Amino acid sequence: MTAFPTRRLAPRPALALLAALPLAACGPSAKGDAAAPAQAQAAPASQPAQTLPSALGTIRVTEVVRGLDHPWALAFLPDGAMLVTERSGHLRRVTPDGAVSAPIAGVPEVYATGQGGLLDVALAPDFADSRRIYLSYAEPGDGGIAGTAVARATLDDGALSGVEVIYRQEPKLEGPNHFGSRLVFDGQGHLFVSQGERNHRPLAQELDKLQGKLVRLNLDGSVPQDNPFVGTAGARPEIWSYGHRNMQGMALDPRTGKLWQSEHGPRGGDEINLPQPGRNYGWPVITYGINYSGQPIPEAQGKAKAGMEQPHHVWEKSPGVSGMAFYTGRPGAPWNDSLFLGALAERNLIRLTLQGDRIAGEERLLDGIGERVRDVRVGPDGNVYVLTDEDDGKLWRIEPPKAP
Ligand SMILES: [Ca+2]
Repeated sequence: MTAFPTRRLAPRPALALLAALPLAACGPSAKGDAAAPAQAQAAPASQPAQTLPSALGTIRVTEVVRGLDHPWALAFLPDGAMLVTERSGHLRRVTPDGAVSAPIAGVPEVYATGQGGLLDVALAPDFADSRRIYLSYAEPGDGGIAGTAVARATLDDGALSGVEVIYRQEPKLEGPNHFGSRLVFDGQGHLFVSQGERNHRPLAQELDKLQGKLVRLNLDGSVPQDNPFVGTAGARPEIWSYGHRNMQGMALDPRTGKLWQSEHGPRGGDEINLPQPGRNYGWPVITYGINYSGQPIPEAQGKAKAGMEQPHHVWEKSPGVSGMAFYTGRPGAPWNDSLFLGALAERNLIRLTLQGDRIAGEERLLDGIGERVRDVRVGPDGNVYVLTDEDDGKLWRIEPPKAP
């Protein structure tokens, strides 16, 4: 049963727009939602904005929404509104002018403890016709155990219907950490699901377990028969690549169709990888990090080993990388060919300059604002949208520097 904490939305002056919002109706399909008040909020009358310097010119940062409860992921709807997940288990619709819907009913029950909860949201490739969405989340099991899971459902007005769990990380385990998870479609009929190793480090190397694995599924959750471990005894056929620690960022490069993922190192050693089928990305046998205690990782044998992949990019001091988004296809725009990553520990937004697959430069944005950046997405308007992982979580819109 999902408890509904009191919402911490900031007071808003104008509620007259409420009638225009597609409010969730607390419908009977809402598991645990029966007591939820219609916690919708109209758009704020005015939105604070500030200008900040950046390497390529002034940017303008506007607070679209505040008062979100540890928002985790953002997905743009065709009408310009957004779906936003809150880790506590709520899915909301947010309009570009900052109106926030009541929780959309029908979200599966989540294990909302520690790093667990409702995680990513992604629109199906055929969303315009099917209205289908995918959610990743920490799914509770019996006796306090949990595991990353993926459900798909149809988005109706204010409620989900036809909810179907298409993937479950097995086995479920104790512990509140390292669930991942991001969802990325490859445009060729597959869904990639990133996950963590649940802080049970050695499992990332065990091919009969799903912890610490990137998995590749068909859109209905079945296993593509060209996955690298199909037919390998003792290996889960869902696995695409392994030896991952905690993958909280993943995106497809629109220029190349290549999949990029980011993962947290322990203390040091955050990584970007371009995961190839069947490859071993090394955790915990090779790593650039050490334990939070300052001691070495017990299983670590160094930074490199034959048969294990080096990261495409590594931060020796961990920014705490989370969601990622490519900014491409805008020739002449100062930020064209960039990769953005949210930074939780550094409390800023990372912008990497790309030359092909090569990372040619790196800058920090939103430094000094002091909030943990959980997710970043590029909007259809060419602006960059950021969610902050706070009790009073924000959605910010960042207008890029103007072309000279
Ligand atoms: Ca690695």
